[in-house]
Amino acid sequence: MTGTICLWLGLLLSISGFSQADTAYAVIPRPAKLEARAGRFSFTNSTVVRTPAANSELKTIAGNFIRQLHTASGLTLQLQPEPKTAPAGNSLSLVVIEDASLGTEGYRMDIKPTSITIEAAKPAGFFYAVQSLYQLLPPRIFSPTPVTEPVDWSIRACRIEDQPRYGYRGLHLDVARHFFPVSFIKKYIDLLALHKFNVFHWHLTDDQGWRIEIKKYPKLTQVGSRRKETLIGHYYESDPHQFDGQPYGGFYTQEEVREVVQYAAANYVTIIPEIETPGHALAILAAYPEFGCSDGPYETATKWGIFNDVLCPYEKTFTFLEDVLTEVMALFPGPYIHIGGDECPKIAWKKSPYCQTLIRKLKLQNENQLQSYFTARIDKWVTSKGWKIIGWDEILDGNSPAIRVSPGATVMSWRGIGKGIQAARQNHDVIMTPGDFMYLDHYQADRSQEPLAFGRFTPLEKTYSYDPTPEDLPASGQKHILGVQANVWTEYLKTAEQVEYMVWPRAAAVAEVVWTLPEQKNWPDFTHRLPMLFRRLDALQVTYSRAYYDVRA
Ligand code: TNX
Repeated sequence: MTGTICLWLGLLLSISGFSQADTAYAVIPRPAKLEARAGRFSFTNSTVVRTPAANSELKTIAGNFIRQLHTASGLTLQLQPEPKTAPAGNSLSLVVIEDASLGTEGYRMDIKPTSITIEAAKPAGFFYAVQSLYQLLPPRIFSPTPVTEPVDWSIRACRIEDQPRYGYRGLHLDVARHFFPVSFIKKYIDLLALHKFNVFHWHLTDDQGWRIEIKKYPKLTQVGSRRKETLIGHYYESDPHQFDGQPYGGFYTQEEVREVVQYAAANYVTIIPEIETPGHALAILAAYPEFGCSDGPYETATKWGIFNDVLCPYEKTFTFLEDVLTEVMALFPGPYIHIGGDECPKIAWKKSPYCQTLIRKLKLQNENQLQSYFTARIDKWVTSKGWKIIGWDEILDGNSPAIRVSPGATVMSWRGIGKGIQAARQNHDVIMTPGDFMYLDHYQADRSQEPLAFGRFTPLEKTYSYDPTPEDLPASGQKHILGVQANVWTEYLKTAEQVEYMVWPRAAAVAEVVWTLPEQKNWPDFTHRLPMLFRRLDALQVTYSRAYYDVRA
């Protein structure tokens, strides 16, 4: 009870602006080191922004900051690409330093009453410093139009030293169950970048829809991107099924994909495309039934779930996948391509004379090993092109000494962390994405008050509590844990607002899990920074959940 009162009081104070100490440094994810200083730095029309003359990437970073500040405040800062002149008067300087300890993403930022100096070794470090700068400014810095009321465009002085705990910081979005337009994907990427994520995992294909144009196989989008109608209601077979009666569809042209890839790169975000194999493939089979084990007919799924009709490991199926991946590789920067691998039932393979003959011919013991063969085949081809595969943790299930996915395959541990630990012990790189913590399609509050979601309960505090360093893994295995990702499956998320509601603020907790050092991670401190996050999300016109407060009210 007392805790509740304190929390409300704290919230009230921070929102009303009395508790500067709490809100002045509300950076998420929390920096490795932040020392408060006396005084304030004010942006004015005479603030000069300095970047090294020959560095176009830094000029772009500085230019974007100047533009955003101008949009919101009307202030016009001058960009001076002049390395040598000493800063005179009020200035923001970007200074490249050779300091290996900062890595590629680290930065230092010294904010004094008359100057801000950002030091980093690489452009990404400067980009992240600027993201912190945005979060130190009043939330209305994100206003898309000039703010009319007077705002104090100043920052409390401080010194920050910061760099990420993990190099892979991912957020995923399933655009197959429901489709989201390019404009939304760009907004999603903006928010990722603001919270220092550097990977967007684009789940582009599934049973319910194929969403990327492939020129050689036009039916993938002509047929596979459409479905007759969509299930509203429950996931499980035993639950009542109800459909919306509306035809549904959507896909990205290659032109649009290129545009998004470029947009992401400008935000220091790499996109990893996922092409699901051999399961979750009904949209492929609807378009090209010849890649299935039976004659079909097949239809793009209208229900959610796991389907028995999967890709059949014919030679022609591998040719098809290589053709598809060739076009995919021409669109994305690499080096990773996600080939799915999850939830592939083996019933069709058990019934297929072709598969049974193949199992005997390859001297495999069962259909699980056939999936390993399938993955290993794709992996070998992908690797020969200089790319690497990522797969859901099932890709290891059928491994045997004879058939083994190449050591270069990275495993996404989603069925808990055990599979990830096992993979790391086998010297595979691992991305931790355990369902119990990192599935943002789960409920975040009392389900009787919430829109329909996937059955489980994963509130903000639970997501925040996740520590990606497994205790029982020796250092040789720890080095294989590349980082953390949260997944956003969209069976129940039909609109952009619904997606945002599920993602925020939980993605902010994910950002802190993967960026912030364990000794700096602090749940009460995070909750003190939440009101400022909410004000930023308001300014950015992002829908979010206040469940954390409601649960405690
Ligand atoms: C499992 S996680 C799936 C998805 C579903 C999700 C629902 C994973 C690799 N596969 O196909 O959308 O559960 O939470």
